[in-house]
Amino acid sequence: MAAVDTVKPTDGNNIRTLKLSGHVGFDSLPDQLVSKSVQNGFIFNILCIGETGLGKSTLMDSLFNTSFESTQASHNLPTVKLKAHTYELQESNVRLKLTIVDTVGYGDQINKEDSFKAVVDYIDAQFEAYLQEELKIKRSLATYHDTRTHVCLYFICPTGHGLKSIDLVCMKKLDSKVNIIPIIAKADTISKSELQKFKAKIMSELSNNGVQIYQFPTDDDSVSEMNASMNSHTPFAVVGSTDFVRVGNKMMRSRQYPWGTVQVENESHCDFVKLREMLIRTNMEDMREKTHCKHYELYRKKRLEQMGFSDVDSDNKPVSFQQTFEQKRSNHLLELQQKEDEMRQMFVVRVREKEGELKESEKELHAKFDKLKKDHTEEKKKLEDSRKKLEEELLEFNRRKQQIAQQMTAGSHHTLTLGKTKKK
Ligand SMILES: Nc1nc2c(ncn2[C@@H]2O[C@H](COP(=O)(O)OP(=O)(O)O)[C@@H](O)[C@H]2O)c(=O)[nH]1
Ligand SMILES: [Mg+2]
Repeated sequence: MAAVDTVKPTDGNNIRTLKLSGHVGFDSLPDQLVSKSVQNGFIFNILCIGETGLGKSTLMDSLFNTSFESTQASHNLPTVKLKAHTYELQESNVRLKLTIVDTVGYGDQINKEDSFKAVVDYIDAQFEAYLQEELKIKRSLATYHDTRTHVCLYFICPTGHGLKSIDLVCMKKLDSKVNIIPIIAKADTISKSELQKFKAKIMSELSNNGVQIYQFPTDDDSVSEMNASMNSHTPFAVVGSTDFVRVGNKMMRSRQYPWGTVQVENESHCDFVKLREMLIRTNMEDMREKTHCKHYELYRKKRLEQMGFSDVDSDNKPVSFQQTFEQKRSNHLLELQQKEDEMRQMFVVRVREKEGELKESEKELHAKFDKLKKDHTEEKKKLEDSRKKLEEELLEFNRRKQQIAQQMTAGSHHTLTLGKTKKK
């Protein structure tokens, strides 16, 4: 390939600022961006972690003011499973593809040590799927259903006693992978004074254990003040309900008790409105962005390093992806060649060994054959001898037989005499 001189645009110091003498029209860029985004629709993925029956499904219904028609999970599942459901929602002309992931069976096992594993695996699997799409030659990122988790709502039991160890372990494992928003579930079951202490305890336990929770961003002037104040209210104490009670001429989501009514959307009753404001109305885009630019970036970096890629070589000099790839390719080919040579050598050695073995057994066979042949000749000789002996004996026998026959025909008298002599 011929070397090409790279032409770099002038750096920042050399850029001149010019005045336009009339309207050009690129001030419409933000509008173009909005219109394009609205056309494409938005994707948001929420992961709800919390024990069975803590009100996860009810809170989701309350947050999106709909009924996701979830079924109640049982308490006796052997392991934690993650179930994802995707819904298409529309508000005015904005479409939202919402995925809600629920941890089924979380905290229901006797041994809760590994409860976080299924969650970590799920989050990593979504990152991996996105990475694989990015690494494809023919990518379809524009139409790709991004399932990466944008926020994790961690439901804390309203015990008033602080966090359980499963909460700390799980959040610690997740804080570098996902934006965590801890919330106190079923906050109507805890008194107002206890709640403040409980919140403070949770925050101190989180910071003592170095758990990084999602901070509402304060770098955008339009929302920095509100976000800063909201940061000081975490963890939000929320109440959810699927029941409505008439208040004035409006139907309000509420929980009714013999002593009164808790209104979900009443800010003096709970922090539900604050959560909805922060999660959906103000910071949804920031969470999507942090997921891509912070958490996914970290995952991608780790994975590419695992695959052996790096931005610098062993001498700390910058290397390109292509250089690393070509280096890896030639290393791989070299390794293959070495393996092939080794195998060839091994083959030759094995053939030689086999040949030696075969020769040895051939020799043995020959020796056996010779011995058999010798035995056979000896046996044959012995047989021959005995045959000769027999023949001689037969001859002798026949000779004697003839002799006797001649003697018998020589005269019976002789025989009688013989008989008489015998009788004596
Ligand atoms: N007291 C109280 N009960 C709630 C609240 N949210 C839900 N529940 C009740 O808790 C039970 C379990 O709720 P569900 O949403 O199915 O819990 P999930 O298993 O975490 O999805 C139901 O009977 C709900 O009515 C709440 O904020 N306060
Ligand atoms: Mg549920």
